[in-house]
Amino acid sequence: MAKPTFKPFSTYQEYPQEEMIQRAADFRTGLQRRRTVRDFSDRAVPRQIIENCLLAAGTAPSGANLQPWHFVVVNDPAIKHQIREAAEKEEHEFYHKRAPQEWLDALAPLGTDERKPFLQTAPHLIVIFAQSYGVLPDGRKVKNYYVSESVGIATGMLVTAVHHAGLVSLTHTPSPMGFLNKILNRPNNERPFLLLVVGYPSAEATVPEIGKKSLQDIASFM
Ligand code: IYR
Repeated sequence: MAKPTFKPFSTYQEYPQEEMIQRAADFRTGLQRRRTVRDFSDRAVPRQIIENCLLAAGTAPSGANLQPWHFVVVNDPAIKHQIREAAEKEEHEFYHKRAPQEWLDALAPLGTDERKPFLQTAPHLIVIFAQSYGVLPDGRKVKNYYVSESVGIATGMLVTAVHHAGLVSLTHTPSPMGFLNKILNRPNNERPFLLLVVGYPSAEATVPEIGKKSLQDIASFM
């Protein structure tokens, strides 16, 4: 069993309380400008921005620090085309056969349908894979813990990092997503968790008129 080693926590930075209050408020205001966008521009995004957003996501806490995620960044038009074709096929089934009316009713305010042109238009598709177990170089399997929680947190941080950089994203979950393992050649220990579409909004982008719950609705203080 590995013995823990410790070092001083030298990266912590405390702010004066006034500044802390301001920072929390400013961060909130900044995040309140974030919208999920479905109308993307084809304008290129430097890879360095994506790399830094991924490294930010990779700082997420995870079960036993096993970091059970893998991000595939797709920029290649041919692969994006393949993903769009496969996703639209599944989505057609979803919207016209599989989805119960209750689900379609819940989605109605978003105005979504089976057409996913953004999968080709946007410069980057980041496919997030969750690793149900890790594989050591000698082939032995290592169990991962709290995989959905860990990958969910990392994905949230990725969405936040992309917004902070000044780009927009769309959390897309074509269902089922198994085709992504095939197209992207990912191993059996990985399952697609979410597809994050990243880029600039198109000049004509619109967003649905929907809102967020109030503090009262999302929290209680005791
Ligand atoms: N995967 C479909 C349907 C969909 C489901 C939920 I829950 C959403 O919040 C949005 C869409 C699609 O991407 O259209």
